[in-house]
Amino acid sequence: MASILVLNGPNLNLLGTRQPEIYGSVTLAMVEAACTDHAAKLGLEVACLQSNHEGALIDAVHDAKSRHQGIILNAGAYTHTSIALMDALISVEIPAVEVHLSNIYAREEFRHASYISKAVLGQVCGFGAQGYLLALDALAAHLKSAGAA
Ligand code: CA2
Repeated sequence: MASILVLNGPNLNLLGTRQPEIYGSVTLAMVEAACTDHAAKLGLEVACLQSNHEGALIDAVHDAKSRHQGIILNAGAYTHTSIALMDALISVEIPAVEVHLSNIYAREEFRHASYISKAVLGQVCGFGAQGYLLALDALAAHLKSAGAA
């Protein structure tokens, strides 16, 4: 069974506790549980990880090479700053989908640019927690068409 790493970056551990008008009211634990359920319906397994540290996220991407066939990444604010995380994603050559809860293009100018977008199959943003499930659908279809799931 193909395995997907659901990787969340800085401050996303606070989901559901603050700024619900932007990020919704579901907690990260609820998002991860929904991903696990949805993945099972698609015949996939998921492993979930969140870190507030850029290096830990990079290590997780490197470790994914031997463990996972796909990555779903919400890099939080590192989306807009981290060339290192982009390079890590490019180097492992694992199909990845970028997710954002909010519509980053409808927000401040500095959120409009994503280094991560250069290293992924595509991006889902603006659909709240549902975006992670849409990303799973997209990865499942991609892996199936590539003969990897
Ligand atoms: O919309 C997204 O998912 C973001 O990746 C969230 C990041 C933000 O820097 C990106 O521009 C867009 C921020 C994550 C902060 O998450 C919080 C959740 C609840 C309460 C406070 C912060």
